[in-house]
Amino acid sequence: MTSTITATPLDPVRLDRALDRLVTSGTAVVEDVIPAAEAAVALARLWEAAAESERRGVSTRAEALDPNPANVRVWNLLDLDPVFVELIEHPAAVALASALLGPDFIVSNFTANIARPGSGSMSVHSDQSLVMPAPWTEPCTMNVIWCLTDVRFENGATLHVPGSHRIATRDDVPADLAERMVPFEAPAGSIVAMDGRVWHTSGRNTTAGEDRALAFAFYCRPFVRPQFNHSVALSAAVQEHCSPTLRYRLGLDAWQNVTYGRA
Ligand SMILES: O=C(O)CCC(=O)C(=O)O
Repeated sequence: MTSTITATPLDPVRLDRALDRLVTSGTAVVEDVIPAAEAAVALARLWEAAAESERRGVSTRAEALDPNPANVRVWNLLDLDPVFVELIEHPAAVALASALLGPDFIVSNFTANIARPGSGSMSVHSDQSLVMPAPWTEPCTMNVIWCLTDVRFENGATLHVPGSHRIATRDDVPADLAERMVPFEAPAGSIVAMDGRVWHTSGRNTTAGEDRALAFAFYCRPFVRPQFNHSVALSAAVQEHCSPTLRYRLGLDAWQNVTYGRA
């Protein structure tokens, strides 16, 4: 299959800097992971994927999550276009996930949220709190967020609380969490690594005509139950093209609890 995305690894200095920020503040923006032109191609494919999802009868509106219909949610990205297989396996994402979660990490989910003008914020949450019980004393989940457009406060940048990956239980969530939120801002082609324990929400897109498109590669440690059942959701043709490593990370083989990459 021909590639759309240049699979350039992060050089060790950039990787170390990103990991340092990730561990210290809970998030790290890494710019220029892919060229802006490739992000634009992935964005065009995302819109096609959204249309295909609707054609298959899977709604791209999430009434339970978003306050109004201005968000377009695209689920099951890996089944909808091979460009998303390239992103989930991108060496920069794999290096960050391996370093934070261990080399035997798996894929929990891969979805996109296009915040269109007029979109509002969802409820504040941490992703780790949605998939495993407290105490959340170590990173067992993380997102590598692909910026397919420029992302800024005005177009609905994800709002998050720096340092909130240290919140171990719901009782420790400060009452003024919402006031402490800051946006991450990044040009198209960047990734944002976010520890799954960081408390965050989608921003409000107050622009007149500018979409904000993010694809969320959600990775977890292998004992955490994935959010998505890839063995049911992925067509036989897509499964057939997965590398052995990706098959492991998607739980497509009979043996689920193997520790890939460990002696
Ligand atoms: O779109 C965003 O900025 C955040 C989305 C999010 O947190 C979610 O879907 O759980």
